[in-house]
Amino acid sequence: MADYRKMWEDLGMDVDTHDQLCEVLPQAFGDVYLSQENRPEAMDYFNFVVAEIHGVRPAELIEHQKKGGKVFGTFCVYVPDEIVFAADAIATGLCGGSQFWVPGGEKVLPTNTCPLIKASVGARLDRTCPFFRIADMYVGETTCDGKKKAWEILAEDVPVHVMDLPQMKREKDVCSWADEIREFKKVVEDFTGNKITAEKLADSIHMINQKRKALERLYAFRRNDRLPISGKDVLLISQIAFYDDPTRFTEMTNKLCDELENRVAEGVSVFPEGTKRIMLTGTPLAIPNWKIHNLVETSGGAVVCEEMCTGTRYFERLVDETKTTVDEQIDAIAERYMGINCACFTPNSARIDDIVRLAKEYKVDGVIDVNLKFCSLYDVEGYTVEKALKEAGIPVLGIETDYVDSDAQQLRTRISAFIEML
Ligand code: BJ8
Repeated sequence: MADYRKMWEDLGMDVDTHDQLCEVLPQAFGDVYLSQENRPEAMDYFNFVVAEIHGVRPAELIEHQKKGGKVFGTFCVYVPDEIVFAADAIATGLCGGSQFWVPGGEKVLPTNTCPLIKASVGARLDRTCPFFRIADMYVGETTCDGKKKAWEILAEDVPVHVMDLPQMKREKDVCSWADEIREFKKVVEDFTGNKITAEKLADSIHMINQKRKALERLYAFRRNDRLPISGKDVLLISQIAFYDDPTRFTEMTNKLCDELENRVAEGVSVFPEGTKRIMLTGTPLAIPNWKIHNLVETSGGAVVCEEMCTGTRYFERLVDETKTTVDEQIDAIAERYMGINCACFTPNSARIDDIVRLAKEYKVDGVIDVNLKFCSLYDVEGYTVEKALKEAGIPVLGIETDYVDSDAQQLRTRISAFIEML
């Protein structure tokens, strides 16, 4: 990685502790990613983004701030990026996916909190991630109890705006989410000093839709019998989608898709014939959490789809681009986002339908229901997920894990046995 020490110091980071992360990440990335054979050439861009993860993009965000722009940090796919970008600000995902940050979170949170929350809080309070330092304002949501309380702790250290997400999907809930987005628009306008016009909002809606379309296009290649790209690589791209510049990301993803089109035409596959097709469902896999994909793809399986927030929930369905007033545009945004199926909703039968639909569309041999430890929402919903899959005749394996590596061997045994029996 190029030398960004000065930038990190200026951000008030604990540079010495951060060095430890910089030492282990390239090794982990090399082991999981660079060891793969016959990767598409266009993955070079995404490799570069990860290699420079705490350098290139943070430097761009700082440049934006120097010109007077603001950066908003988000933690959930319900927070509409469209509003942020329409105010000439930048939205960046902040979810922590590494065990490195967990002990920092445990200083203030109960141990039995999900690792995603602990890592996110730890990254901020221990000052070991540039993105968490750069964001001028954090945008939280009322999805799960752990997050709701974590915002209060983070708010002692950084401005936090919390969006009140309804937990049911009745007509009045969609309206109340639209109101919440209107309020968010006002907060963003006041914080940035920039007015969000219909024209600006139309542009940002279009930009984010383009990104969704690129991801949809990428995922479509995974429906092929011969898989031109590994699940690991697609996961990496899904993770990068949360913080890269959206326009550049779309362009680079489409470039990769052009290459994959050629691969499909030539019948190239990165897996041997007969490799079992696995879909993952459950809690999100924030970067650099590559654990389950790596286990599956080194145990005779290929991950062909993720019904996750780092997966289909992030890009399926577009915001209607035909609306012309800000009010109508916000209604359209609310409509699209309320179509996401997080386990914090009740009932959440649309997620169950999605899982069965996706399992068929991607012709999967089996599904792994992955739950982050201490996430009771997805844990409890696992009952309904597994029941529906069994009824549809699709084999399912439920696993619970966190960011530590100590259970990797035991998980490998269970995953290998599952794949063998398919
Ligand atoms: S829309 S999945 S990104 S809330 S933090 S709920 S794992 S206990 S992340 Fe999420 Fe939005 Fe839903 Fe998606 Fe469980 Fe952990 Fe809570 Fe979590």
